[in-house]
Amino acid sequence: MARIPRSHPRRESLLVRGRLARGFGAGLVASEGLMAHGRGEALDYLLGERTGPAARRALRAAAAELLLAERPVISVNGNVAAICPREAVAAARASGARVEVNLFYGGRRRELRIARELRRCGAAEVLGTGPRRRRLGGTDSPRRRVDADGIFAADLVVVPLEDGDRAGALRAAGKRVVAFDLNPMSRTARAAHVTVVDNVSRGMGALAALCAARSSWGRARLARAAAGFDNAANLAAAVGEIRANLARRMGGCAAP
Ligand code: PTJ
Repeated sequence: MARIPRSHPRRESLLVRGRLARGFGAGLVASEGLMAHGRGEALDYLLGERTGPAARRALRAAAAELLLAERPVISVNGNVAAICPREAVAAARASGARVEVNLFYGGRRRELRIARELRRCGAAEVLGTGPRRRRLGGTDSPRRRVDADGIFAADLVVVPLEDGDRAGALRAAGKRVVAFDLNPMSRTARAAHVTVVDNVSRGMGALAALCAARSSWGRARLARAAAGFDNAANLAAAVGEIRANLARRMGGCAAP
């Protein structure tokens, strides 16, 4: 891998890209995952490649929801396994969530590799690779095959980098849904109860830290923190941040 100078203005982004490329080489990431990441990079660029106020509000609500949930599960796909496996395991540990491998572009060998990677990063248990599978209703997505003891039984599911209608199906099944999606206009972003419009490379670690810091909070205080959050308004605020960032960047350029 090329050495990226410390002074490079987009060093972080290039380091994350390197993680994706290595994850692809190691058989964790689907080839389509590289393209999905490219779309994410473009949106992150528009967002200013930083965790803005809207994302921070969503992260606080997500941490409260996770700590309030009885049977939370963090769903992990190939991109998450390559970009932030340690942070996903840390968020699960800090919140009491279980971790489940759930892929769009299926493949037994990739599933097992991702589970091994999560265990290497400290997960004591990884769901989603055993025989106890159930079908999630209301979606034809390959992601509908879920673990009977994990997502199927969960009351809250964290869905980082989803691909469409499963968030709606999870919600219709009565579960709370927390999404990470750099696209504030996506169906997933709009279907979730809490959407963190941030790169998982930054957001997942921040979620783990917030859960750890708030694990001593009482249920009433957590419930207040969760109740004050309005996802639709927060998505509009995220779009506003993109517009403001674009206006800032283009400030010096005259219109043709
Ligand atoms: O490993 P698999 O088989 O489960 O496949 C995973 C991918 C990501 C390939 C699959 O879920 C997919 O095709 O996703 P989409 O439909 O491309 O949607 C991914 C969404 O996540 C898009 O809205 C992207 O903008 C967004 N996204 C991409 N990279 C990131 C991201 N959001 C947060 N952080 C990122 N690093």
